Amino acid sequence: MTTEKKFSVCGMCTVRCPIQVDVDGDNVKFIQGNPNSPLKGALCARGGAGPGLLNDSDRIRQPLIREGERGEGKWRKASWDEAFDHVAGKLKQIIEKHGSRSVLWSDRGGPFRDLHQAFMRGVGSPNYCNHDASCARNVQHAAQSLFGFGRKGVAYDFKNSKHVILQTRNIFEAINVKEVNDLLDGIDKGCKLTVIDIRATVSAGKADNFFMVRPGTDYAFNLAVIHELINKNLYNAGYVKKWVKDFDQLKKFVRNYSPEWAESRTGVKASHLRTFVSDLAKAAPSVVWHPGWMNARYLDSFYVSRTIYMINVLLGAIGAKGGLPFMAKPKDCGQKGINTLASLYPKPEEKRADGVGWKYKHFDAGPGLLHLAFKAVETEDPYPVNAYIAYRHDPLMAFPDPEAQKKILDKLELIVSVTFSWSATAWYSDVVMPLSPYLERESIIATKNGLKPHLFIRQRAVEPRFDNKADWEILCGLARRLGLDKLDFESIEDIWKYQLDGTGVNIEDFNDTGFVHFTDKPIYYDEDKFKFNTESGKIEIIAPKWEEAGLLSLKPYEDKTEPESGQFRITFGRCGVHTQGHTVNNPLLFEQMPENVLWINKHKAAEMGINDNDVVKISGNGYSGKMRTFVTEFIHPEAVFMIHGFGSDVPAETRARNKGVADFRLMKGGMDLWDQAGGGIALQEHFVNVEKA
Ligand SMILES: Nc1nc2c(c(=O)[nH]1)N[C@H]1C(S)=C(S)[C@@H](COP(=O)(O)OP(=O)(O)OC[C@H]3O[C@@H](n4cnc5c(=O)[nH]c(N)nc54)[C@H](O)[C@@H]3O)O[C@H]1N2
Ligand SMILES: Nc1nc2c(c(=O)[nH]1)N[C@H]1C(S)=C(S)[C@@H](COP(=O)(O)OP(=O)(O)OC[C@H]3O[C@@H](n4cnc5c(=O)[nH]c(N)nc54)[C@H](O)[C@@H]3O)O[C@H]1N2
Ligand code: SF4
Ligand SMILES: [Mo]
Repeated sequence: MTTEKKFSVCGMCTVRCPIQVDVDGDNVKFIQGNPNSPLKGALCARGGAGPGLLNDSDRIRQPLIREGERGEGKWRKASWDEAFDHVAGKLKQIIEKHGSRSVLWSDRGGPFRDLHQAFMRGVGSPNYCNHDASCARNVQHAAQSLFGFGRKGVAYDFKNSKHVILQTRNIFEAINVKEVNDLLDGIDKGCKLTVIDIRATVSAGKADNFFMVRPGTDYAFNLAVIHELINKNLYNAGYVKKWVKDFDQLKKFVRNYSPEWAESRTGVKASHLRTFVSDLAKAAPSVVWHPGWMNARYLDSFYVSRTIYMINVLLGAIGAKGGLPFMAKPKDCGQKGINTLASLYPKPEEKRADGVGWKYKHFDAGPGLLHLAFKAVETEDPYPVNAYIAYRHDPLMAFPDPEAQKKILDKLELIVSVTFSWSATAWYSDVVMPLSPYLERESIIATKNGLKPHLFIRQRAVEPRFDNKADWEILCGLARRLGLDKLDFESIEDIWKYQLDGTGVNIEDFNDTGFVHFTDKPIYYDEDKFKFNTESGKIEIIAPKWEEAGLLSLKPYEDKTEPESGQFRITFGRCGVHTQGHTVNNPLLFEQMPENVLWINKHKAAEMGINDNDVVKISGNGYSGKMRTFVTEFIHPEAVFMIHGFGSDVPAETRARNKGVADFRLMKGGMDLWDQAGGGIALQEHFVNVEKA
């Protein structure tokens, strides 16, 4: 047989790297990064494990409708027609009784969400949510509070940077392949790397400076950096004069936050902080202080991200080459963007159940806040919510305290999960609609904004082995039964045609490379084209929307509580070979890392008689688990750390089940603990007990 090349998009995490799949008939022979891509055609280990999904014996092979109690695992196998009729019938009943607004949706955001939003608009419900309250919402809102645009309004120009600072960001293990490659290129050209973390990560191992901060004291660290920049006149005064409103208030606010003041909170020596700040000033404006990605950690994480953005501003890095240049869009290349599917239907006018946009006017209404939508399910305030569709989302693992969540979910008349693999939420659903793994499906055309904006396409590499469907087949199938004619597309080609109509781009243009590029050269805006979406058109230190909501733009620092004896603050993060919760059961990746271990400080461990590789019991919130230790001096003594995604209790996940410990179960009342200014869940405001098992 001849090997065929298919251009597609990796689906092993939300980064969606471009790939080339070598296919022989129905066999995937090899996956590599798309060599035509500006990303140098690279993949990470997880991307290489994609074929593991195809023949996985745990794969969901046809739609399932629940027969027993929720979570009991008694399923009836159904045809797609039955599943579509069942779900559409229930939705119609619920909508008739409670109105369209009683339908809630959550997904993982990303480049293909347009189709999801179109579906929810068609249904007529404002309650589209994504996962971000448990990920980057604080960062998003921090950007909006200063610039009027969100975190994706600027890019990270690592390739041309002279100093990159990673704070709560472990770039070499929590991977985005393009960012990793760009940073490595930058480092080759002499870029300095500083890592600020509570433990020494792989990224810290590659850094010029590593600051181990006391967990949760990053805001103090950053306030001292701002103090030092201003006090020593190390900031870019011309940039500030031109672009910053309310600078004097910032100056006054940080007056007492000296490096010495911070030292007693963070544990970082004042002299070290001073040297670091003077280094930053030398590298400015080609500095990227990464504003954080997974920042749903503390009650003040919004302020941590906000101060990071402020530091980038003071260094003149916002908009600069080698800093955080503005994100270019197709229209910056004189190109019309693709037609959105969401525009097929008007935006529902009804207010959102989560209160975002009306009760909480400072939050971005786009993807809402799922924990607050769940609150509405629980309280029926502002109105009852009765149906929930979890689409590529596993809140029972991704949000804290699953037992508390289940009590809320029990109020729902319908829970539907659309997923290609089992998850805790799928297991607790009424209907499971099994998506084809990404190698077996095509997706809508997506736009990638950035220094070189382009369009990309996911082709189907092989046909589904079982009775699974692509995203568009599932949503158009449901739309048909719900009478949403505009979304009743017969084929993916029809969708692509609609998306490209009037753009001058044809579907054949993707044939040779999988991309359509609009520029060869990166686009940097000249300063006269800088545009901030605030009322003044400048970067506003005092954020009116937040002030109106009774929240301070410049919030005094409040110190973190210390753990009691025998207790530790729970911290978590990622590893290179797994994506959140959904790859532990992947046959290839399970082999790489079947369970998580507990990082614990050497001196603390010695006090407790705990050795490296011992089994310990970790408990909190009425849950406990056993795991092995990784005893090291390279973690702060107040914290223990574990990789998230383990500790599944789903019987259908035959490999992952009962392997490792679930961080999210240790967080009592976690759904109610969130950053009021940023909207993110505060997942690290919890303490756990550790003892020798
Ligand atoms: N305690 C704790 N909680 C956390 C985190 C943590 O570190 N600790 N991390 C947080 C972060 S950063 C995030 S982003 C969230 C992630 O939370 P989720 O997005 O819920 O996590 P995933 O496991 O990536 O994906 C969820 C489900 O989607 C399915 N899925 C995967 N790909 C696709 C697809 O292409 N289509 C469809 N339809 N389904 C798919 C998978 O089978 C999986 O069951 O969790 C957050 N929650
Ligand atoms: N391999 C892999 N790559 C991924 C993912 C994955 O699951 N696997 N997920 C993707 C997703 S959804 C996301 S959101 C990103 C996340 O990307 P990151 O946010 O970079 O990843 P994390 O590992 O969650 O957290 C980064 C670091 O924060 C540190 N940290 C914890 N508490 C504190 C603190 O109080 N202060 C400081 N300064 N540091 C602290 C942790 O020790 C950890 O090393 O990764 C993306 N890339
Ligand atoms: S970072 Fe790795 S897993 Fe994520 S899309 Fe890229 S190759 Fe796939
Ligand atoms: Mo995330």
